[in-house]
Amino acid sequence: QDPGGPGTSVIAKTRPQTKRPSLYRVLLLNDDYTPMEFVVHVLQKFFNKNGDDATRIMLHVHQHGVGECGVFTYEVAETKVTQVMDFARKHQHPLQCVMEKK
Ligand code: NFA
Repeated sequence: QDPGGPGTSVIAKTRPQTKRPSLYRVLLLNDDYTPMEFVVHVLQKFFNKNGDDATRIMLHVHQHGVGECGVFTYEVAETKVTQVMDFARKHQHPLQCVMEKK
């Protein structure tokens, strides 16, 4: 109760829980069949990219095989991946979207 001895007092400071969440990259993978315009549309619809940024990212994926759409917490990243995969499947495109820990 009074570990400093008689006449002393201790205030133990506690820190609020401020641990930052782990972050995850959401990536698009290149393939030979998904139309470029579809990929640009996906980047605008699900990742809120403007036309220029969406086109840049699409071309990066096309040329390098993989590219980053954004960085999110786990649950948000998981939702993006599911949304993109469902949307691609619905349109019968083989586009692949994955997440990886930063
Ligand atoms: N490589 C695809 C094509 O030439 C375009 C593409 C870009 C697909 C990025 C997937 C991801 N139609």
